[in-house]
Amino acid sequence: MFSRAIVRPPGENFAAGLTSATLGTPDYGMALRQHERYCLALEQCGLVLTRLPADLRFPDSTFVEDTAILAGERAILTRPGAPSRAGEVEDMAHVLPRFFVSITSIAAPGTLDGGDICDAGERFFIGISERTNEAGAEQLAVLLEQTGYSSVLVDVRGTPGILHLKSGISYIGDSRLLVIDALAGRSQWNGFEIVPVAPGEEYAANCIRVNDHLLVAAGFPATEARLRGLGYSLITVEMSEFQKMDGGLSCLSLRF
Ligand code: CIR
Repeated sequence: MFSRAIVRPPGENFAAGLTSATLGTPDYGMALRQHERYCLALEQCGLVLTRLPADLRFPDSTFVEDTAILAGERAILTRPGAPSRAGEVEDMAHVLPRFFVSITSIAAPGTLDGGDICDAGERFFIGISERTNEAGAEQLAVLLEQTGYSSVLVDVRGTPGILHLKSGISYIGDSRLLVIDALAGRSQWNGFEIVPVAPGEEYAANCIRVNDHLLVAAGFPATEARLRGLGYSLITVEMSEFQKMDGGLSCLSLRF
């Protein structure tokens, strides 16, 4: 169960962030409204939010998930793989001590983005991607082991359309993973039930289980129907403006 989340709205220079998508320029006003609805959805799930101010120094800083890994009592500050995002962590280093006693960091030459880390209960999946390198992944695996969690590395480099591991999988509770076709056959998921994302709806793979609800991106009806059929209580959230910047539902919050 989660009780809190940290969020940060997009700043007015949000469209200057990194993206590989070709979906057009995000509309700032609409992004702000979508972010607010996302925050309300988290509150509907029972979370108390810490709302940080927008940070114009870092256009991608609304994607707070990439700056830290939260594992039980421990917070691990990341070392983002994109140089333009490195400074985002400094700010989070001032916020997390309000909530966590043990704070450690990924160190050079390691790089690691929170979007590559999938917390599946007692086990963490650690993606190796264009942003997270082997050194960062191995450092995190050691820190998690010290904290009582096992971890499994998953190399997603070369998987088309995948910025981070969690662009293609989500842990939805009940030993289930929601997975895109391109990643479904991996041996690393042994022991988990695979729920396939409907073809053509790959963006829907990034969703978040928050207590009794599953927050899913709006506009992916076949995947939505599958999840409802499994008994999940869904809250759909419009994400179009964040999708334009390669962002998914999970990256907009740090939940604990
Ligand atoms: C970036 O490229 O870093 C941002 N525009 C998007 C980050 C998305 N983060 C995530 O999925 N965890």
